[in-house]
Amino acid sequence: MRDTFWRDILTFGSLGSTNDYLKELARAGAPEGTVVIAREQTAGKGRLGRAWASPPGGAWLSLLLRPKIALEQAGCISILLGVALAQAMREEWGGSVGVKWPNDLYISSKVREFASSQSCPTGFRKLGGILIELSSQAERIEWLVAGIGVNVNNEPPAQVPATSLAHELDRKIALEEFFGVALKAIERDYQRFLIEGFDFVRRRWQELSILGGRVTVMQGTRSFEAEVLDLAKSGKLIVRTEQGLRELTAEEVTLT
Ligand code: BT5
Repeated sequence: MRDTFWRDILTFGSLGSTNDYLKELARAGAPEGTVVIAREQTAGKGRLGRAWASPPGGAWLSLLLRPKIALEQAGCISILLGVALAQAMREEWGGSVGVKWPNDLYISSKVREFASSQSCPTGFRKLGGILIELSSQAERIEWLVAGIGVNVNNEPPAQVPATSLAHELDRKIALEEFFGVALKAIERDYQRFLIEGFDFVRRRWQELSILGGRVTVMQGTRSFEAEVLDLAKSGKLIVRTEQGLRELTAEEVTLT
């Protein structure tokens, strides 16, 4: 699993969080393409301070990118990663994997008895998620750590409608194979994005998105109803609310 873009693939038995570990390396000047993988995480993180269950058997990894793009475009990377992973999993293993803005990977599950919310069509369950953390200077990105968590062979947490690739495909996927497929797809789409821009990602997102028309937006302690219209060039989600059009950023909201 070695090629020119991904280098220094560091693997650990157990880490608190691969993102936290890689952020330290990023601050110390580690190069783009550094990868940190942990067999298990003891303090895996989701967005907005949420916890991420990371027992052995899952794919828990973080990638260091140093894209020469404006801070405003950072949301594109989260979308790009989700789309690259969803498409690669579909092509490689045939599961109906979809994306839910901003950073979730869902799969149309065999287990259908759980009713779903408006923004998650019946039968879809959470397969994985992406957590972007970054540092910027003068509105340019200095480093960006992209944390990726996918339930591959692990037991997913019971409290949420989640599932694993192994459960949906009825077979285990070697983690080495998963990392190979994921890293290849991400490298390809990332390089293309840097040359061509976001349009090809946006078009694919429109095909892979599982978001229904109406969603409930949770923002801090507030919540409001909105209609999903489109993805902006910056990766923000364009919605129509009672007050008019709004662009949502991944850092501020959760859709239920
Ligand atoms: C995410 O957050 O979906 C981003 C998860 C990123 C995890 C990776 S693992 C490698 C790297 N290192 C880290 O420390 N993190 C990254 P969010 O959208 O906030 O979703 C979090 C919510 O998903 C939780 O509140 C639970 O409801 C649910 N959840 C927790 N663990 C899960 C799991 N293993 N599978 C599915 N859902 C889970």
